[in-house]
Amino acid sequence: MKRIPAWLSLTMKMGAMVWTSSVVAEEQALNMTQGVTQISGQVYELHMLIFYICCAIALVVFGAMFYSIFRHRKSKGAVAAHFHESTKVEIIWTVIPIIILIAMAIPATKTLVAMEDTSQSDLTVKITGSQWKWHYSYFGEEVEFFSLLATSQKQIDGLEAKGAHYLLEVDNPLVLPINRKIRFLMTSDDVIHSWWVPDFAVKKDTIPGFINEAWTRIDKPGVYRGQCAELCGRAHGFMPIVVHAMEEDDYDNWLAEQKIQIAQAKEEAAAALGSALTLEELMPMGEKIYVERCAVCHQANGEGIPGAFPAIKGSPVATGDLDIHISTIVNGVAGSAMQSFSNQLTEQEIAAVLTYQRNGFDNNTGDVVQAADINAFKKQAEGKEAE
Ligand code: HEC
Ligand SMILES: [Cu+2]
Repeated sequence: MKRIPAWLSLTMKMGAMVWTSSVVAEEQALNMTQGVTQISGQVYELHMLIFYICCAIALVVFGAMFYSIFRHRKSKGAVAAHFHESTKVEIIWTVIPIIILIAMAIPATKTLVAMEDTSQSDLTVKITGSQWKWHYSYFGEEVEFFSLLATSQKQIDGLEAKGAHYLLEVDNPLVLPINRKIRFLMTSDDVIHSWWVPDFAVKKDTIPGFINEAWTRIDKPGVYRGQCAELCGRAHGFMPIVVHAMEEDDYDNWLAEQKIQIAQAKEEAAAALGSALTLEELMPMGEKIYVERCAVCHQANGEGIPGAFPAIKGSPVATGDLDIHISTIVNGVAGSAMQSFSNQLTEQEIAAVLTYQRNGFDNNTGDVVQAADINAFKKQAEGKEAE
């Protein structure tokens, strides 16, 4: 017998190594997850069923093919049969696939219908995608927040070791109760994103101007991770999803706690209007917000990305008229990636980031912006609208 060539044996060994290491690393690495909801289990079963049907078909078809090739080979003196338009054969190879397709369509349709049935939900969460973060709003509860990537820039730049949940961690995870039917309403502020959590078998596009629906009922408490699954621009890979699924009591407590915090934040915002901070107080606050919220586009060094995101360093806006600068951040710039931060940051935070932009990056305007300035700007804009 001929020996296997060295390159082939090496390739096979490497393949075996990758196989075993990935199996050891994660049991499910070679297959889709069974997830933690009834639907995700159904989807998994369906996937396996169809997969086995495909295997059986492959076995029969390739079996017949290889058997015929081998059995009726030319060297044995086989002579090809010549027949045309055999009605019997044609009916068989039409009817059998139709039966197989129908047999597959029945369970698939059942699962799809179940996935689309968002009726009789216990709570509703509106999910809004935007470049590049998620916004969650609990209907009828007045609880809402943004959820942003929490992995540090240093890890991304390779200056620090990567954490266990590299690029799959957020500052504010979506908190949901188990055993309750949760309806999701999904939309987008800018481009198409897609909210995807494999463990729930939920993957739905969020489309600006449209509302898509999905639902889930989680069986097991835990932390579930997902990602945006629609190429949505520069930081598409940096808008992960994290869901904390809690026991129902814990969720109710969390929600109550959240309401208290929101009330407190409102009080603080009101108090901020009366207080004037110094440049030294505003700069570090502003820098923190800039790094977390603006640097993804305008870059940490304030130089932007030519052609896509303007520089803040030496920017005519950040060194010019204050009202235009405030308006850029409060209202955004329509039709561009510069979104309105009016509902994303408090007036105090907007004042701080403005002060930072006007004095950092060698802009040195000496301007100090206060929460009250932002409040006055918003009030004035409201007044204009009312006229
Ligand atoms: C998703 C990307 C993105 C993020 C995040 C972002 N910006 Fe912008 N920003 C832009 C784009 C794009 C423009 C250019 C808008 C235009 O004029 O067309 C812009 C313009 C600006 C300008 C005007 C610059 C000039 O010279 O024209 C300022 C000031 C500004 N942004 C401040 C901020 C602040 C403050 C934050 C964070 C709170 C922020 N931006 C976050 C994309 C972004
Ligand atoms: Cu996205």
